[in-house]
Amino acid sequence: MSDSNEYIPPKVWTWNKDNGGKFASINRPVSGPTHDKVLPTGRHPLQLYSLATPNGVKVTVMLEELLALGHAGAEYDAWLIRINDGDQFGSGFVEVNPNSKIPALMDRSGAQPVRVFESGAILMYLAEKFGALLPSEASRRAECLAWLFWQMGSAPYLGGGFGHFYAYAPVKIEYAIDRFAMEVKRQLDVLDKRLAQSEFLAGDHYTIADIAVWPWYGTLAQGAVYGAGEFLQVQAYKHVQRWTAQIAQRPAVRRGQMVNRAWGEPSGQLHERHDASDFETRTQDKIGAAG
Ligand SMILES: N[C@@H](CCC(=O)N[C@@H](CS)C(=O)NCC(=O)O)C(=O)O
Repeated sequence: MSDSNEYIPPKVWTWNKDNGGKFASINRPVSGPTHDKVLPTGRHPLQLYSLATPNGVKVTVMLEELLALGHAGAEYDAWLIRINDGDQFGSGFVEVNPNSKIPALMDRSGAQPVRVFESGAILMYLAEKFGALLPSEASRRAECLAWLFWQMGSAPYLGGGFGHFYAYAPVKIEYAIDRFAMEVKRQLDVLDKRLAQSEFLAGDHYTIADIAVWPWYGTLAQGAVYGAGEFLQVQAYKHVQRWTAQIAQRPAVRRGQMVNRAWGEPSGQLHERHDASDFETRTQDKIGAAG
């Protein structure tokens, strides 16, 4: 690969399949299915097809929070989509999400199934369906949605920008790392100032705004993603640290992080979730021991 300073873009871009990037084997410049595959369907009204990345965790935390609030209709089957193996390009998955990214949800509770993709849209759909975790009063609702959409617009700079160039790109490009580190630190400062004013992002109550932001910026603040805690000096954001620690203790957050997780400690991996008891009996350490 040539030095980035020497690269002169050609007149017409062409696809270099083996660009050396960590995700070169799954990234393509076109959309749509690569193979036929019917998605499995379980017994619950909600069918989730996902993986425990930050975008996936938003939805499993939301479902676990709804169940903890007593919304039995939020019972769900969570199926593992291995994105590094290309499961998101199966025909069944593409029917639920034409964008081929996790998380994707099918609501089979009504006469016609409803598909929902994009994690922010899924959070809003579930909040409205169950009348929970999204304020109804106009100004509080506006504040909540503002932070929800802030997350959806900001996280690509963190994941696709900073995380990609700091941790995954085959070459370390100072310009790219500088540019995105600066933006991520600015975002952390935005959050820190907001969380100096109020306990949660939308005000006094925990909402879908916290559920959306925490898996990205909370885990970043814990130093748990990209190995970048020291590089970004995350400890300096005191209010983000307070909020991160507080949310990390919620039982639904702990459970939600385990669902569709296929790496890390075996006791923290629940590849598929079909019942509340699965957290006790179906984690990889237990299945491994039973097997
Ligand atoms: N804006 C989307 C982003 C989803 C997304 O980027 N998902 C990633 C995992 S975190 C994915 O499925 N990547 C697979 C691929 O790009 O092929 C959302 O919030 O739902």
